[in-house]
Amino acid sequence: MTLEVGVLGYGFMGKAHANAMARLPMFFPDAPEIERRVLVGRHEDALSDAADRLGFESIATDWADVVDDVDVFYNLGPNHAHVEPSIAALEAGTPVFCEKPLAPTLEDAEAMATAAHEAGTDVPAGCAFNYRFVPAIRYAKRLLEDGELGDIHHVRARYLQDWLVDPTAPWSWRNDEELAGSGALGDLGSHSVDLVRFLVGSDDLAGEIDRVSGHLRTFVEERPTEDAQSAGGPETRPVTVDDAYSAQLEFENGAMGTLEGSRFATGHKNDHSLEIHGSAGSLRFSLERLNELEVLRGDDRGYETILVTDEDDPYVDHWWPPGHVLGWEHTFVHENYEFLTAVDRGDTYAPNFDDGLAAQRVLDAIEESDDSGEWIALE
Ligand code: SOE
Repeated sequence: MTLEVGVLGYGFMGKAHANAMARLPMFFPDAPEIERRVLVGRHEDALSDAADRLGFESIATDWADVVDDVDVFYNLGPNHAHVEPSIAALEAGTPVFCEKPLAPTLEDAEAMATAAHEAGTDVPAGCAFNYRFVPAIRYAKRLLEDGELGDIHHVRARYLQDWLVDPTAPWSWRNDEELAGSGALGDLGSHSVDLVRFLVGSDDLAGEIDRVSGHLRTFVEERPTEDAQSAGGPETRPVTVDDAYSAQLEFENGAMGTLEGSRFATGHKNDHSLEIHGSAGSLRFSLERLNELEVLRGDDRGYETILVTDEDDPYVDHWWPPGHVLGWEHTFVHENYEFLTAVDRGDTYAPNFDDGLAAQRVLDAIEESDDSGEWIALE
């Protein structure tokens, strides 16, 4: 059966997922057959252009007409648009793939996770944490699960960007609490929290995050609107989310964690890095060198750099010979392959809405800690 896919959103993420869908038949021949059936958005002209460019057959300006008319619904809109359409799709029994962070608020994320549970296990509800699908991250997970790093003591994740360091950079929905929920915390921190949970969150490693202490900061309180900038006008809008955050974590099994995320880290474009130290070794990873994993074992006096591009490394056999490196967009192909395969088979998929909710609980606790000045325990 050909799966008819409806996609809400045609910006950055719309392009990343449409590219992934287009690559599937060529590189993952065992992926289910799909049809990019309908692209959903508000502005008809821009939508038509995008549909032509991204390979969609038709357009729709109301998601309500689409969610029960397709076999799969992708929600790639701004964070505030994740909630209502995703819940409506799940209520109609349509599997949903939703971008991260799952929702602008914890309450919304809870409602989405409830809708996913009510839809049942044969209706997958995936949260698009694409960095779980980097081959080197999968490799790291295997090392950790095989106990090669021993007991986990320290986990460190930083996600640094610099696109707002210029105070005249234009205002966007990502700067608005109503539309985005939070700033660097939700946009970047949700990825870090998810990767940390994915890698060390099992009971025999660090376990879940038990309590947090957080700090948020907005450096520039208002920004010019894009319209005003092109017209040369002075119009600005307030920035109502954080530009940067940091947090301390305590894990169930006693490990310590440190998180940091910023849109003000001058010179850092998309620098997501992780470091883990265990009793038997350490590892480190940087998204800007995503084909590599650095591992130190026992008494080694330095890190070994492993190029994770061998045929038997996760997903690599679908692409090129060893050393013919992969990039950021491949992570979307891998997650689309896994998600659509789960939909086709009526299987469960991870990361799902429960994972999105778990990340949201941590983000929410970090904000609460910043407000109260106290450590916050997670239930
Ligand atoms: C913008 O900060 C952004 O596109 C995030 O929204 C993505 O999730 C991240 O992968 C790259 O940066």
